Amino acid sequence: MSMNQPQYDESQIQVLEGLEAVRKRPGMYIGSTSAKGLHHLVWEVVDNSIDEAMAGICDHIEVIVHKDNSITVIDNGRGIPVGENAKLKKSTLEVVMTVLHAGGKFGGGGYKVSGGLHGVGVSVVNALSTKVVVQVRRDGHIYQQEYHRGVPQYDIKIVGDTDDHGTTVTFLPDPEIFTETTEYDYNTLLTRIRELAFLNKGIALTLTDERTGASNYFKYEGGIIEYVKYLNEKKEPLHEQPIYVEGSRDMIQVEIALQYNDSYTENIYSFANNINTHEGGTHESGFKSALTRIINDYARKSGMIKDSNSNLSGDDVREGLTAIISVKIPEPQFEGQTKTKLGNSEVRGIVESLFSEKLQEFMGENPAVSKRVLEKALQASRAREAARKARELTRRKSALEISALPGKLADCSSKDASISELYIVEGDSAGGSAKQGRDRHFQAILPIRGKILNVEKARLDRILSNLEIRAMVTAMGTGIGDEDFDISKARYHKLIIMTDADVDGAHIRTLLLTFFYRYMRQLVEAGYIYIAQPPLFKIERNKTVRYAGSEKERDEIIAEFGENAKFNIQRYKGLGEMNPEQLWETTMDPESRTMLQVTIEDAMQADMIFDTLMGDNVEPRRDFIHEHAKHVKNLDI
Ligand code: 0RA
Repeated sequence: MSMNQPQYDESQIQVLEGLEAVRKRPGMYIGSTSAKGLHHLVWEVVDNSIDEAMAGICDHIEVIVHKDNSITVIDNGRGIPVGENAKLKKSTLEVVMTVLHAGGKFGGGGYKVSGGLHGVGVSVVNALSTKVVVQVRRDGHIYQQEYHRGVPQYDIKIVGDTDDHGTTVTFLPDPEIFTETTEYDYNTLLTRIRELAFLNKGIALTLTDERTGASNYFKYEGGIIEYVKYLNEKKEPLHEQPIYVEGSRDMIQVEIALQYNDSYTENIYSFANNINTHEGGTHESGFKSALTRIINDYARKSGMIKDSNSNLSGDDVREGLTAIISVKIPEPQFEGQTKTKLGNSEVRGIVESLFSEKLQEFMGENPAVSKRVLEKALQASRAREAARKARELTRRKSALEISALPGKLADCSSKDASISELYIVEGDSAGGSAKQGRDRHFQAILPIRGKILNVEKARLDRILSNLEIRAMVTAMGTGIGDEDFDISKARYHKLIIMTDADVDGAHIRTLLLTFFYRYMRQLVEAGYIYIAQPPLFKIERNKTVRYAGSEKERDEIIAEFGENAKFNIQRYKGLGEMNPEQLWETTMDPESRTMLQVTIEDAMQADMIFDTLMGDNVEPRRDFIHEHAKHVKNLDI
């Protein structure tokens, strides 16, 4: 062996192999190396800080995005332990940072509950970053260690003294791993950080963006009560104060907040250990069955439902309901397609009994509110009956028309849904360009006109009578609503929304996303919904034509052409300004296009924005437009 080589013992080699495995298959550890994976690095660190908060030690977490897109997370938790690990003969800090799964807090420890969906530990963040610096404040000192692509640059050292406790982690994501993008999206970070603040009452979370100077501070003493108020902000509540339940049994903590509003939609969000359980699970089903049972009991006792009448359904009693269900449990079992369904069976009964007791008490003490809620549910029940009749009518109709496809649809020739794409295009003229420009083998075009129906303000019967919506549903082939929807009948596995890059286009996109979120949610969950990204600029010089999707890209292209060249720059206002070849080349050709795949979070957000834009309250709408006008540089009105 050469004398110059460092001495690697067996444990050291294991560590290097472990980190190498993470770098070879990052997707296995963080889901993907797309923007989503990039943001996952932040959550992996923040989850550890939240664990400290859930253990009752930490009450402040700070996230900073630096100019170079490195991230710093600061907390005032216990600080990662620094003492020597007897087995590995190095500091616990180094073990936590370099050994896979060591984040699992070594069993036993003070942790009752732990957040994080993947829970793979900070060592994964370390392996996927070109540089990490960790500072630990505990036992009177500030300790520090630095790593490059997971490899320690020096042994843990003391760099100062302090009376504080906590951890500071700074990491720079590795561009070799995150080849798509290394740029953090402020809004993505903001949404989740706000959510964490709602879910962990009393914990202060701050987000600062040094690239722009933006900064936000969240601390909610009321926790999910304030979350429900926030979600209902743009709506008319039926009662001033949300109903709130808090309790625990067998180490399972339950928190529920709910408030009815006068809309027709149901907004129930459930969480287990701070993870949004999109697919529901035992906590949600315990809540729902208690709600249905207690409201029906009350309705019968008060005589609002007569003996001979049937019960209100679950859908009836949830119309206009906004609710947050949050449970914290020691060993959550996540099931389902996206691992966001809580499986622990013991949770159902605990939620059900805690909640029904409290709801019963509330209804007894608040007869006026109870009456309002019941009247709404009875109205919903009558409307549902009308909708059922309307649906039967459409079913019979489509049987008669032998499932005729809409006249405006230019279908593709392929019958293989897995390669087929449906473009929903704003306006007939852009629709015409898309029809000429497309590859008709696998691309179908459906032009829709103007604003589709306001789905938030209508029940299913009216929605189904809207022609644009009917055309979309028939083209997709899946049916609609809880009872009739069947994703296996989808005629396309990609549904691509293509709207103009102006305010109207954004509005129509929001309407469509809200519709899919409300009535065809499985399409969103299956990842079938996309948003086309038409270019904003065309830059022409002599015979060379380039397209740019943003001002930044435009400036980069100009710089590439060279300072002294004279250009022709065209800003596209609408899709209709592009000829068929341009539309194909820039937006529809799978070889060169970029598309955004819509996540359930995107659709949820659209649903919220929708309330702002379309709700009955004028004030929030004005605020929204004011607020957003500041950020939108190319506003076409
Ligand atoms: C391992 C064990 C303990 C805490 C942590 C890791 C920890 C990690 C991070 C990452 C960011 N902030 C953090 N805070 C703590 C247990 C601590 C103990 O029992 O003393």
